[in-house]
Amino acid sequence: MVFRKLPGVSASGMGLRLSQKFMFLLFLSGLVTLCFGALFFLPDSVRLKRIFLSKTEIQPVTVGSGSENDVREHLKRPKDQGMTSAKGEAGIKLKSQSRKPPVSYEATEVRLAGGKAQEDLNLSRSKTESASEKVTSSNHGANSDTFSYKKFRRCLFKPPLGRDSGRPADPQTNERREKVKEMMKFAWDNYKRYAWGKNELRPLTRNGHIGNMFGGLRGASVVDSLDTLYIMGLMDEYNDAKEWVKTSLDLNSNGEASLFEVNIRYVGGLLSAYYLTGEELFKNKAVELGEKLLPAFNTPTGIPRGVINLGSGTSWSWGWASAGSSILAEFGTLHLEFVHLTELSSNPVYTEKVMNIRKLLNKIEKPHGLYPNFLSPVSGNWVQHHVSIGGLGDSFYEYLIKSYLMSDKTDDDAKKMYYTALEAIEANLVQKSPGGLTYMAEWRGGILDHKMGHLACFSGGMIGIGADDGAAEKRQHYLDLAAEITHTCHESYTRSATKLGPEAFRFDSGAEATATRLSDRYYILRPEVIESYMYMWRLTHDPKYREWGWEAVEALEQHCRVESGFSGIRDVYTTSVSHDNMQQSFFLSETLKYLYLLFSDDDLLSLEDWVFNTEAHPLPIIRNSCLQDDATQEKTVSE
Ligand code: DMJ
Repeated sequence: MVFRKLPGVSASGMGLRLSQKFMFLLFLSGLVTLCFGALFFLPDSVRLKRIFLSKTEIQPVTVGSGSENDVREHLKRPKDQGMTSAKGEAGIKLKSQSRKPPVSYEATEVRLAGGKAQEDLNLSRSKTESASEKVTSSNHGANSDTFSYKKFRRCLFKPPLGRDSGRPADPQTNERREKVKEMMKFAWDNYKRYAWGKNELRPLTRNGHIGNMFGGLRGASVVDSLDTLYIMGLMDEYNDAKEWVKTSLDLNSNGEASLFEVNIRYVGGLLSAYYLTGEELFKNKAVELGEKLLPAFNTPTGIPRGVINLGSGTSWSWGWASAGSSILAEFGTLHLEFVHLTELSSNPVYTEKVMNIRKLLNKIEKPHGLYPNFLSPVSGNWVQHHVSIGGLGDSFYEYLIKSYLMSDKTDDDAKKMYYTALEAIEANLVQKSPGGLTYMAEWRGGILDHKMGHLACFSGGMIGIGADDGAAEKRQHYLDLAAEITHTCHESYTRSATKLGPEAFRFDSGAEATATRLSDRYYILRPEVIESYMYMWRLTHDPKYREWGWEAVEALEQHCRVESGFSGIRDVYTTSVSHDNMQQSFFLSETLKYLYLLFSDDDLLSLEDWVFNTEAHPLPIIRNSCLQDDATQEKTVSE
């Protein structure tokens, strides 16, 4: 029809002049090139890509959600298309996976040294520390012939619980600490009453929530709470939790789990429980679970995929992640736990897996020195240039500095990568608002998004704990930066009606540390701001951090405590709150633990001996020179 209206063009188009034909063909070929080219700029248009690109270039697409807990409800069971099966039992194998073995890596020597034996063993809780040192060979590679719990305890500078379980001398601080303990007991009792064995408590409807992040595993709140209950001296509750792990924590589940979440909550929680109590049960469960996570690493690069079926070993990438990529904050947040799995099992495979990730990240070219959030586990290349210190990136940076600290400051690669990354972050992301607030913006291919997520507020604490090992001329600067960021995050709390902070706050269009979008106004009992208060308190002893922590306690009590537990709220800017009916397991594991530590003496889980994983589970610094020291050995043997 259109052709008919053109002069000199017949219905069939046969009457075109040569120049018109040429112009028409040129136009057509231009259009085709444009459409085809556009496919490459649409990272999530996988259905179209499947038509045009070869199978090996396509990554599995699943319907799903991120590593972030707030969006867990959107997680759906992935379709089986494009699934990869490490054990070859289920799913359609991608060509690329059967073709290439994982990238080989040189045997990695984890150098962990230094330290001194500590004399003062606090065995006051010996009832729970009496676990035997014998493990049978059925214990999934755990080999207690080489790991001695007693020797490990001798290599700590301080007793894990301090002189007096961290009880502060100051009466007001002690009262506040007791209040936090009461909150923990309240949260736990309600979980136990209404949701026992489920993953989390729904405090309004008084039932349990299972969700689909943990692949059929149950009791996330139990495992996440073990160490918190223990350090607070809630021993009846701790013993109930231990008994549940012993009798009911079934690791033979067959569901699809987030590798990241299972690692930080379950593996981390079990490892901490073991190191604090010496109960072999926790060690064996941790190693058994760790083994089930290994198939996720069977990719051409050894970069694990984000989702794994714990039963079959099938793994795939999150459907929402660009072009089948893996997420920096997920594959970059395994190091601490995996090194400890090797430590306890004497099986080098765990450390090898994470050192391979480390090597790849160290080598790969980084835009402006920054680490984008999406990486292809097939090609080992970045997939998109989105950089964030908040969600999707956050704990990767945290684990660099903590890997260094946990290695007794011998892991030089981690140290170098951390400080180099921090310089790039400072040069590209750290901003000052018109009102003088320092914040971390996000970076999208060179364009700044002046938004800071609640998750990014952990960075105050991270920069703080790393300050001392930075270049001499930068130490004070890092401490100041840590304090400024923590201050900004506190402002995001004080500027709300509830005195709790939103999920994300902005610094544009006149906003200063406030959420501008309705969808960013919620608070789901997250710990990051309080986490930074705790570290900054330990580093500076500035009383304002304890005051800020107390403000948070009051706000939690006023707005999040309901009749049967604690709940997140949908809008921090209104005091007539609407609750989200979810008591997140990280509230018990992190938020309440950090508050308790904030009001305790510094020798309760001293930072000289412990690093906290990203779920606040304490893991000990590994002092190889002490652990391998003959004198320590003899002492142990002669006992
Ligand atoms: C926790 O599971 C961990 O802190 C993780 O690193 C980020 N998200 C939650 C808490 O907000």
